[in-house]
Amino acid sequence: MTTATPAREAPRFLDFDVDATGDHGDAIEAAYDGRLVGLVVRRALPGELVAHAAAALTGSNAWTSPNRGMRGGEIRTIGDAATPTFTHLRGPPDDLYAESAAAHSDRTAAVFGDAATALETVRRLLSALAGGRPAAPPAFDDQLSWPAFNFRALDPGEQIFAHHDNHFGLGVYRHLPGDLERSTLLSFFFTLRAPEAGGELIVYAARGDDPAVPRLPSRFLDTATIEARYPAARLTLGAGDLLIFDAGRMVHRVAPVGGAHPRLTFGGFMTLSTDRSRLAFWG
Ligand SMILES: O=C(O)CCC(=O)C(=O)O
Repeated sequence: MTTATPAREAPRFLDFDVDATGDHGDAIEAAYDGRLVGLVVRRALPGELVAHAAAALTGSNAWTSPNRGMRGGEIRTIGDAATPTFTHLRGPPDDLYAESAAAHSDRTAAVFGDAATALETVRRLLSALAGGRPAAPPAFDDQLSWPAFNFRALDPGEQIFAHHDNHFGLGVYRHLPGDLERSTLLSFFFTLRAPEAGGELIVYAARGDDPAVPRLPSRFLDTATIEARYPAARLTLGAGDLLIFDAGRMVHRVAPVGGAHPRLTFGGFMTLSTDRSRLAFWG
Protein backbone atom coordinates (compact mmCIF):
# COMPACT_ATOMS: atom_id res chain seq x y z
CA MET A 1 0.00 0.00 0.00
CA THR A 2 1.31 3.46 -0.83
CA THR A 3 1.16 6.17 1.79
CA ALA A 4 0.95 9.80 0.82
CA THR A 5 3.85 11.94 1.97
CA PRO A 6 1.97 15.01 3.14
CA ALA A 7 3.42 18.37 2.18
CA ARG A 8 4.75 20.10 5.27
CA GLU A 9 3.47 23.56 4.46
CA ALA A 10 -0.07 24.84 4.28
CA PRO A 11 -1.12 26.00 0.81
CA ARG A 12 0.16 29.51 0.12
CA PHE A 13 -2.43 32.25 -0.46
CA LEU A 14 -1.98 35.96 -1.07
CA ASP A 15 -4.47 38.07 0.87
CA PHE A 16 -4.84 41.75 -0.05
CA ASP A 17 -7.33 44.59 -0.28
CA VAL A 18 -8.88 45.47 -3.63
CA ASP A 19 -7.02 48.81 -3.52
CA ALA A 20 -3.76 46.85 -3.87
CA THR A 21 -4.90 44.99 -7.00
CA GLY A 22 -2.48 47.04 -9.12
CA ASP A 23 0.45 45.45 -7.24
CA HIS A 24 -0.77 41.93 -8.02
CA GLY A 25 -1.08 41.74 -11.79
CA ASP A 26 0.89 38.48 -11.66
CA ALA A 27 -1.44 36.77 -9.16
CA ILE A 28 -3.53 34.61 -11.51
CA GLU A 29 -0.51 33.49 -13.49
CA ALA A 30 1.29 32.66 -10.21
CA ALA A 31 -1.66 30.44 -9.17
CA TYR A 32 -1.72 28.98 -12.66
CA ASP A 33 1.97 28.09 -12.47
CA GLY A 34 1.80 26.75 -8.91
CA ARG A 35 3.88 29.54 -7.33
CA LEU A 36 0.79 30.24 -5.19
CA VAL A 37 -2.24 28.09 -4.44
CA GLY A 38 -4.52 31.07 -4.55
CA LEU A 39 -5.43 34.59 -3.58
CA VAL A 40 -8.06 36.49 -1.64
CA VAL A 41 -9.05 40.00 -2.70
CA ARG A 42 -10.84 41.71 0.17
CA ARG A 43 -13.72 44.13 -0.56
CA ALA A 44 -13.48 43.26 -4.24
CA LEU A 45 -17.05 44.33 -4.96
CA PRO A 46 -18.74 47.59 -3.97
CA GLY A 47 -20.82 47.25 -0.78
CA GLU A 48 -24.07 48.50 -2.41
CA LEU A 49 -23.80 45.94 -5.23
CA VAL A 50 -23.22 43.14 -2.72
CA ALA A 51 -26.14 44.21 -0.50
CA HIS A 52 -28.46 44.54 -3.52
CA ALA A 53 -27.51 41.07 -4.80
CA ALA A 54 -27.79 39.41 -1.38
CA ALA A 55 -31.28 40.83 -0.88
CA ALA A 56 -32.39 39.80 -4.40
CA LEU A 57 -31.03 36.26 -3.92
CA THR A 58 -32.65 35.92 -0.51
CA GLY A 59 -36.07 36.73 -2.01
CA SER A 60 -35.57 34.83 -5.28
CA ASN A 61 -37.72 31.87 -6.31
CA ALA A 62 -35.30 30.87 -9.09
CA TRP A 63 -33.23 28.51 -6.92
CA THR A 64 -32.76 24.88 -7.95
CA SER A 65 -31.37 21.96 -5.93
CA PRO A 66 -29.05 19.94 -8.17
CA ASN A 67 -27.74 17.93 -5.20
CA ARG A 68 -31.16 17.09 -3.79
CA GLY A 69 -30.87 13.89 -1.78
CA MET A 70 -27.17 14.34 -0.91
CA ARG A 71 -27.47 14.57 2.85
CA GLY A 72 -25.54 17.54 4.21
CA GLY A 73 -24.41 18.63 0.74
CA GLU A 74 -27.57 20.13 -0.71
CA ILE A 75 -26.19 23.25 -2.32
CA ARG A 76 -28.82 25.41 -4.07
CA THR A 77 -27.95 27.12 -7.35
CA ILE A 78 -29.30 29.64 -9.82
CA GLY A 79 -27.78 28.73 -13.18
CA ASP A 80 -26.50 25.24 -13.97
CA ALA A 81 -22.86 24.60 -13.08
CA ALA A 82 -20.48 22.90 -15.50
CA THR A 83 -19.66 20.33 -12.80
CA PRO A 84 -20.96 16.94 -11.72
CA THR A 85 -24.02 17.16 -9.45
CA PHE A 86 -26.10 14.55 -7.70
CA THR A 87 -28.73 15.01 -10.46
CA HIS A 88 -26.18 14.84 -13.33
CA LEU A 89 -23.15 12.85 -12.23
CA ARG A 90 -21.37 13.44 -15.55
CA GLY A 91 -22.23 17.16 -15.58
CA PRO A 92 -25.20 18.95 -17.17
CA PRO A 93 -26.59 17.67 -20.49
CA ASP A 94 -25.51 19.97 -23.33
CA ASP A 95 -29.02 21.25 -24.14
CA LEU A 96 -29.77 22.07 -20.51
CA TYR A 97 -26.48 23.93 -20.12
CA ALA A 98 -27.00 25.81 -23.40
CA GLU A 99 -30.44 26.89 -22.17
CA SER A 100 -28.90 28.05 -18.92
CA ALA A 101 -26.21 29.97 -20.85
CA ALA A 102 -28.89 31.72 -22.92
CA ALA A 103 -30.68 32.82 -19.73
CA HIS A 104 -27.53 34.10 -18.01
CA SER A 105 -27.97 37.77 -18.75
CA ASP A 106 -31.59 37.92 -17.51
CA ARG A 107 -30.64 35.90 -14.44
CA THR A 108 -27.76 38.26 -13.67
CA ALA A 109 -29.96 41.34 -14.15
CA ALA A 110 -32.50 39.90 -11.69
CA VAL A 111 -29.77 39.67 -9.06
CA PHE A 112 -27.61 42.74 -9.68
CA GLY A 113 -30.12 45.08 -11.32
CA ASP A 114 -27.82 45.64 -14.30
CA ALA A 115 -26.20 42.56 -15.87
CA ALA A 116 -23.73 44.46 -18.07
CA THR A 117 -22.28 46.49 -15.20
CA ALA A 118 -21.94 43.44 -12.94
CA LEU A 119 -20.21 41.43 -15.65
CA GLU A 120 -17.94 44.34 -16.48
CA THR A 121 -16.94 44.70 -12.80
CA VAL A 122 -15.99 41.02 -12.62
CA ARG A 123 -14.27 41.11 -16.02
CA ARG A 124 -12.17 44.17 -15.15
CA LEU A 125 -11.06 42.75 -11.82
CA LEU A 126 -10.05 39.36 -13.25
CA SER A 127 -8.26 41.08 -16.10
CA ALA A 128 -6.27 43.25 -13.66
CA LEU A 129 -5.23 40.14 -11.70
CA ALA A 130 -4.14 38.53 -14.98
CA GLY A 131 -1.72 41.28 -15.94
CA GLY A 132 -4.25 43.18 -18.10
CA ARG A 133 -5.01 40.25 -20.39
CA PRO A 134 -8.55 40.36 -21.79
CA ALA A 135 -10.87 38.33 -19.54
CA ALA A 136 -14.26 37.11 -20.79
CA PRO A 137 -16.55 34.10 -20.96
CA PRO A 138 -15.57 32.03 -24.04
CA ALA A 139 -17.81 31.23 -27.01
CA PHE A 140 -20.17 28.26 -26.63
CA ASP A 141 -20.51 26.98 -30.21
CA ASP A 142 -21.47 29.70 -32.71
CA GLN A 143 -24.33 31.56 -31.11
CA LEU A 144 -23.76 31.63 -27.36
CA SER A 145 -21.22 32.47 -24.68
CA TRP A 146 -20.55 30.29 -21.68
CA PRO A 147 -22.35 31.80 -18.67
CA ALA A 148 -19.92 33.96 -16.69
CA PHE A 149 -20.81 32.46 -13.29
CA ASN A 150 -23.62 30.88 -11.32
CA PHE A 151 -25.13 31.70 -7.91
CA ARG A 152 -24.90 29.34 -4.93
CA ALA A 153 -26.55 29.11 -1.52
CA LEU A 154 -25.53 26.84 1.33
CA ASP A 155 -28.22 26.71 3.98
CA PRO A 156 -27.43 26.27 7.69
CA GLY A 157 -26.13 22.75 8.28
CA GLU A 158 -25.09 22.24 4.63
CA GLN A 159 -21.52 22.01 3.32
CA ILE A 160 -19.54 21.29 0.16
CA PHE A 161 -17.79 17.97 0.69
CA ALA A 162 -14.06 17.49 -0.06
CA HIS A 163 -13.34 17.34 -3.79
CA HIS A 164 -11.12 18.75 -6.50
CA ASP A 165 -12.49 20.35 -9.65
CA ASN A 166 -11.17 18.26 -12.48
CA HIS A 167 -14.01 18.88 -14.92
CA PHE A 168 -12.57 19.10 -18.42
CA GLY A 169 -13.54 15.46 -19.10
CA LEU A 170 -17.28 16.22 -18.76
CA GLY A 171 -19.27 16.17 -22.03
CA VAL A 172 -20.24 19.84 -21.89
CA TYR A 173 -16.55 20.84 -22.19
CA ARG A 174 -16.58 19.66 -25.82
CA HIS A 175 -18.10 23.12 -26.38
CA LEU A 176 -15.10 24.95 -24.91
CA PRO A 177 -12.87 26.59 -27.57
CA GLY A 178 -9.87 24.44 -28.51
CA ASP A 179 -7.31 27.15 -27.84
CA LEU A 180 -7.98 27.12 -24.08
CA GLU A 181 -5.52 25.34 -21.81
CA ARG A 182 -6.92 22.25 -20.07
CA SER A 183 -4.01 21.28 -17.83
CA THR A 184 -5.03 23.75 -15.12
CA LEU A 185 -8.42 24.88 -13.81
CA LEU A 186 -8.71 27.70 -11.32
CA SER A 187 -11.92 28.31 -9.39
CA PHE A 188 -13.19 31.76 -8.39
CA PHE A 189 -16.04 32.91 -6.23
CA PHE A 190 -17.31 36.10 -4.61
CA THR A 191 -19.03 35.99 -1.24
CA LEU A 192 -22.31 37.92 -1.25
CA ARG A 193 -23.44 37.01 2.23
CA ALA A 194 -21.10 35.44 4.79
CA PRO A 195 -22.62 32.96 7.21
CA GLU A 196 -22.80 33.83 10.91
CA ALA A 197 -20.49 30.88 11.60
CA GLY A 198 -18.72 28.14 9.64
CA GLY A 199 -18.72 28.13 5.84
CA GLU A 200 -14.95 28.63 5.58
CA LEU A 201 -13.14 27.35 2.51
CA ILE A 202 -10.53 24.78 3.58
CA VAL A 203 -7.80 23.95 1.08
CA TYR A 204 -5.50 21.02 1.90
CA ALA A 205 -1.89 20.53 0.85
CA ALA A 206 -3.12 17.43 -0.99
CA ARG A 207 -3.52 16.94 -4.71
CA GLY A 208 -6.71 15.25 -5.81
CA ASP A 209 -4.88 13.28 -8.51
CA ASP A 210 -2.39 11.79 -6.03
CA PRO A 211 -3.28 8.08 -5.83
CA ALA A 212 -2.04 8.07 -2.22
CA VAL A 213 -4.55 10.66 -0.97
CA PRO A 214 -6.73 8.85 1.61
CA ARG A 215 -10.04 7.56 0.23
CA LEU A 216 -12.91 5.63 1.74
CA PRO A 217 -13.90 2.21 0.33
CA SER A 218 -16.62 4.13 -1.61
CA ARG A 219 -13.69 5.99 -3.34
CA PHE A 220 -14.89 9.30 -1.88
CA LEU A 221 -12.11 11.33 -0.27
CA ASP A 222 -11.54 10.42 3.38
CA THR A 223 -11.88 13.91 4.84
CA ALA A 224 -11.14 12.95 8.46
CA THR A 225 -7.83 11.28 7.55
CA ILE A 226 -6.88 14.06 5.13
CA GLU A 227 -7.66 16.60 7.86
CA ALA A 228 -5.40 14.77 10.30
CA ARG A 229 -2.49 14.29 7.89
CA TYR A 230 -2.29 17.37 5.70
CA PRO A 231 -1.74 21.02 6.57
CA ALA A 232 -4.50 23.27 5.30
CA ALA A 233 -5.36 26.90 4.64
CA ARG A 234 -8.69 27.90 6.25
CA LEU A 235 -10.13 30.98 4.61
CA THR A 236 -12.84 33.04 6.25
CA LEU A 237 -14.46 35.26 3.65
CA GLY A 238 -16.55 38.36 4.16
CA ALA A 239 -19.25 39.86 1.94
CA GLY A 240 -17.62 41.28 -1.18
CA ASP A 241 -14.42 39.20 -0.96
CA LEU A 242 -13.13 37.36 -4.03
CA LEU A 243 -11.28 34.07 -3.84
CA ILE A 244 -9.32 32.48 -6.70
CA PHE A 245 -7.46 29.19 -6.26
CA ASP A 246 -6.12 26.06 -7.88
CA ALA A 247 -9.28 24.02 -7.36
CA GLY A 248 -8.42 21.75 -10.28
CA ARG A 249 -5.52 20.21 -8.35
CA MET A 250 -6.00 20.85 -4.66
CA VAL A 251 -8.44 19.00 -2.41
CA HIS A 252 -10.81 21.48 -0.75
CA ARG A 253 -14.18 21.75 0.94
CA VAL A 254 -16.55 24.29 2.45
CA ALA A 255 -17.20 23.72 6.17
CA PRO A 256 -20.80 23.31 7.33
CA VAL A 257 -22.65 26.60 7.57
CA GLY A 258 -23.64 27.66 11.06
CA GLY A 259 -26.08 30.29 12.31
CA ALA A 260 -29.50 31.09 10.94
CA HIS A 261 -29.01 32.34 7.38
CA PRO A 262 -27.55 30.90 4.17
CA ARG A 263 -24.06 31.52 2.84
CA LEU A 264 -24.42 33.16 -0.60
CA THR A 265 -21.72 33.14 -3.27
CA PHE A 266 -21.38 33.38 -7.03
CA GLY A 267 -18.53 32.08 -9.11
CA GLY A 268 -17.14 29.64 -11.60
CA PHE A 269 -13.88 28.52 -13.17
CA MET A 270 -11.15 30.03 -15.30
CA THR A 271 -8.27 29.08 -17.51
CA LEU A 272 -5.78 30.82 -19.81
CA SER A 273 -5.48 30.32 -23.54
CA THR A 274 -2.57 28.04 -24.47
CA ASP A 275 -0.65 31.06 -25.79
CA ARG A 276 -1.50 32.85 -22.52
CA SER A 277 -2.87 35.87 -24.35
CA ARG A 278 -6.34 35.81 -22.71
CA LEU A 279 -8.24 34.61 -19.66
CA ALA A 280 -11.53 32.72 -20.06
CA PHE A 281 -14.04 32.29 -17.23
CA TRP A 282 -17.40 30.57 -16.96
CA GLY A 283 -19.88 29.35 -14.38
O1 LIG B 1 -18.26 28.32 -2.14
C1 LIG B 1 -18.38 28.26 -3.34
O2 LIG B 1 -19.14 28.99 -4.00
C2 LIG B 1 -17.58 27.22 -4.11
C3 LIG B 1 -16.47 26.58 -3.35
C4 LIG B 1 -15.74 25.56 -4.17
O3 LIG B 1 -15.79 24.39 -3.88
C5 LIG B 1 -14.97 25.99 -5.35
O4 LIG B 1 -14.86 27.20 -5.62
O5 LIG B 1 -14.41 25.11 -6.06
